[in-house]
Amino acid sequence: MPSYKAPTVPSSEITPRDLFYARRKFMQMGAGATLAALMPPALWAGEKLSGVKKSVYNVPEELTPYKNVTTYNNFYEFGTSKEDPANHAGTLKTRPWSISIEGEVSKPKVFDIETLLKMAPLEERVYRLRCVEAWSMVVPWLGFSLTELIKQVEPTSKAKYVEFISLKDNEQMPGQNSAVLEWPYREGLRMDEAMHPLTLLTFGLYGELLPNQNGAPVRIVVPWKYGFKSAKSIVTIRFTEQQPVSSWMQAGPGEYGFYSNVNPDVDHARWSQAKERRLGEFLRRNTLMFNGYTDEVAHLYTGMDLKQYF
Ligand SMILES: Nc1nc2c(c(=O)[nH]1)N[C@H]1C(S)=C(S)[C@@H](COP(=O)(O)O)O[C@H]1N2
Ligand SMILES: [Mo]
Repeated sequence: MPSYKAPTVPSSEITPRDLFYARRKFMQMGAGATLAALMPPALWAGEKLSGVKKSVYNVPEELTPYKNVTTYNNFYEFGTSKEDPANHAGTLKTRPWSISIEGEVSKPKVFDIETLLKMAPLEERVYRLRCVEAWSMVVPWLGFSLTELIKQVEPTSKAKYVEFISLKDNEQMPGQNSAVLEWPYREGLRMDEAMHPLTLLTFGLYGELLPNQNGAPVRIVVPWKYGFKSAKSIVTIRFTEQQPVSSWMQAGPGEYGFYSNVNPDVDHARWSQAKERRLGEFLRRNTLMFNGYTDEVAHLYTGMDLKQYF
């Protein structure tokens, strides 16, 4: 991955959470059919994500402004610069969409996106997410624990890992014409990591359906791991006996391990992981072990050498 470049966002463009919701409320109240018709699709879709409950899993930190979250992205299917996804992901068609659940399950099944959205109550969860490139953000995601979906398909006793596979379509995703990674984008988790309640099957952020650049229409978010584990625009979830090889492991086995837990004590092969810059902020902060989720997840790794299993 390219090295970290400080994001430049003028303060005039920063949209704090209160303002964001006030603006949305205004649009919902004052907006008749005319204004609604003029709204971009994401906001239209946002109207449908009502009845979202607050989660117990919220970090008490200031939210990263919506603008930063949606214009400074990694989504190599649309290019490798941070602005590329916001500028080019409009070609992604997010309807119709389905996820095929395959492999070591008693009930393999294809779920369409509308069915998935109704599978369990949507929650808003404010999570930290830290990129391996030493920037981070705090985002109100919308989704439910992946384990709600896992329950439906009944993994067999052979299911030890879960593989997540993103869409492969080089017309919708022109970045796939470059061999920067092997496509489709693939990631994986151990079964107990996938079933951890923090692992979020994610459909939205900031009260609306995911913008394309953030992985529409469905992605995962694994907040104690480096951001690249959180695969976007997923079309296949496969349960396996063998540990899957992710696109990043394939691209740089010495740089990207299977676990990729956020760990300030284990440097990346080319840079330190001790500090990070929160998008929209100037001073760097110390990176926290497991990205601050030690109480919730440390037990998953008891007895493991985290330098070896990086
Ligand atoms: N399919 C796919 N998923 C992906 C990526 C990608 O390039 N392709 N980038 C990853 C990386 S490196 C990060 S940091 C996060 C960024 O998510 P965000 O753009 O919502 O911040 O998405 C991850 N998921
Ligand atoms: Mo990342």
